[in-house]
Amino acid sequence: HGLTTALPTALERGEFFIEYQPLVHLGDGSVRGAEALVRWLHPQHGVLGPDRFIPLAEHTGLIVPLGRWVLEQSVRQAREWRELHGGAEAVGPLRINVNLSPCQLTHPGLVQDTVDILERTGIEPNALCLEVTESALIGADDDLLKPLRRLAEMGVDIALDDFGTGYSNLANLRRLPVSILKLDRSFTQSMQQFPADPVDLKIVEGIVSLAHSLDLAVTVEGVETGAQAEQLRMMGCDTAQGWYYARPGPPERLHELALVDA
Ligand code: G
Ligand code: G
Ligand code: MN
Ligand code: NA
Repeated sequence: HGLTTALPTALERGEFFIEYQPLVHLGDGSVRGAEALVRWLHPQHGVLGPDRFIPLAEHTGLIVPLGRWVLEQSVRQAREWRELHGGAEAVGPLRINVNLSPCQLTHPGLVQDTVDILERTGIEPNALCLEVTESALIGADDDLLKPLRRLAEMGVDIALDDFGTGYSNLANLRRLPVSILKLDRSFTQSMQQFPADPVDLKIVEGIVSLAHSLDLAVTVEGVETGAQAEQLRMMGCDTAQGWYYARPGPPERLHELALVDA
């Protein structure tokens, strides 16, 4: 339909833009970085979220140049934040999280494109985190993991996104070159109910303890209240993201939020 025909030229026309949602350290509430979330400002339909066009972009192959564009923009943005903000001594520069689609994982240019972008921008690999969904890595063979391993060896963090929604064998985590688990929003949502489901609480505690024993940090998504943040902090989660802190927004907003607690 209409979106499919408009998609290929949208990148050339500069119709995509990126919003940033802060990643907050649960221990001290400081902003440590942000996740980049792409949007399409469609000339007729207005702002479209990724759910409306990422599947189309994957289907048409546009996801490779689009993903490269998102990565470059986001890394440049991180560079700009650093210039403006410096990065608090103890905390270091703001980090940037970028989502990778499974099609980008199988594209042979991924590692070189990432290296080029980091070099051009002058950002260290450890300021970048690439998010890959749990479902994309289920049953992944070595060929699929190889580029992720190379990136991880360079110092890029790999996060397992939407964790808990797939059916990964927990023991399988050891095999994956990931350093961060992003606990799916559905867990946070089930804690919203009062009283929270005790089984869900146990599951979260179990995931956190397993993650930490494997040296993985835990980020929780979809935190909407201070009470949730406090409970997740007590359960040992490391980093949080959600409307309680901020909705996805323009890069200036992230910079303001980071300055407030610097
Ligand atoms: O912004 P929103 O909360 O609507 O994002 C919905 C989903 O879209 C996110 O969970 C994320 O996985 C996906 N998404 C957002 N930006 C990108 C992107 O640049 N590339 C890919 N592959 N997925 C993205
Ligand atoms: O990568 P991922 O697909 O998880 O992207 C995050 C998505 O979740 C985005 O679409 C974002 O707008 C949405 N989101 C972020 N924070 C919250 C929140 O606190 N509550 C809810 N309901 N959605 C959120
Ligand atoms: Mn994500
Ligand atoms: Na997610």
